[in-house]
Amino acid sequence: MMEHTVAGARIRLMKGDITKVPADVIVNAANSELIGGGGVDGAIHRAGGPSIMLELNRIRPKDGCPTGGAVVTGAGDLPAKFVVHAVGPVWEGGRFQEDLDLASAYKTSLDLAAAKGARTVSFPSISTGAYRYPLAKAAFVALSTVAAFLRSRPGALAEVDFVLFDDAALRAYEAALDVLGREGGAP
Ligand code: AR6
Repeated sequence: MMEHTVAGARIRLMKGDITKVPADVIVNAANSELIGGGGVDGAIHRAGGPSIMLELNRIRPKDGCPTGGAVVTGAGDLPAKFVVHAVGPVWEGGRFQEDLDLASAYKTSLDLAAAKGARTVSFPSISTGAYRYPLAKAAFVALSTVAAFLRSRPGALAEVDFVLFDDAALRAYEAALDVLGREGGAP
């Protein structure tokens, strides 16, 4: 496991299934409709049970959740207090400022987690599955957004974990954390 400290908070990279890793907040890679789906979204609803979708049905905004936004629900049977359902962008070749939307999905999730009093937050690699965002680019956006949040709000969170599903994702995030760490002293 790779670990890095930013403003007194830990960023950890690990391989695994995010539904099995305890955290105060688990972040989901959702769609704007907040209706569930495959990938990590499917895994979270399966492991968390029906209460999460019932709550989404109550709180779902009329026009859905915009790309780059997020909503919070309880965590049902997951080893967490809350799930943040974040909506990352679909990769369209980088022509539509997908990087800003991806950064916004991470930033909004961190703001919501801190507002709920979370100390630990775990993320999957948002947008790099069905939404086809290139892994290496996504890893830089994810890690630099988390590091900027931790620096701007020291003490707001104690730990941010990235729970990566396969070796390719783990390697991409390790490489990005390595580069960011060398560039800035800390990412
Ligand atoms: N734990 C951690 N990571 C996982 C898990 C898991 N259990 N399962 C898959 N991943 P994706 P997206 C990884 O497709 O690209 C859904 O249908 C996966 O290997 O889940 O943001 C939603 O409903 C990949 O690296 O999310 C949306 O419609 C990463 O999670 C759409 O897909 C993200 O892949 C969102 O697409």
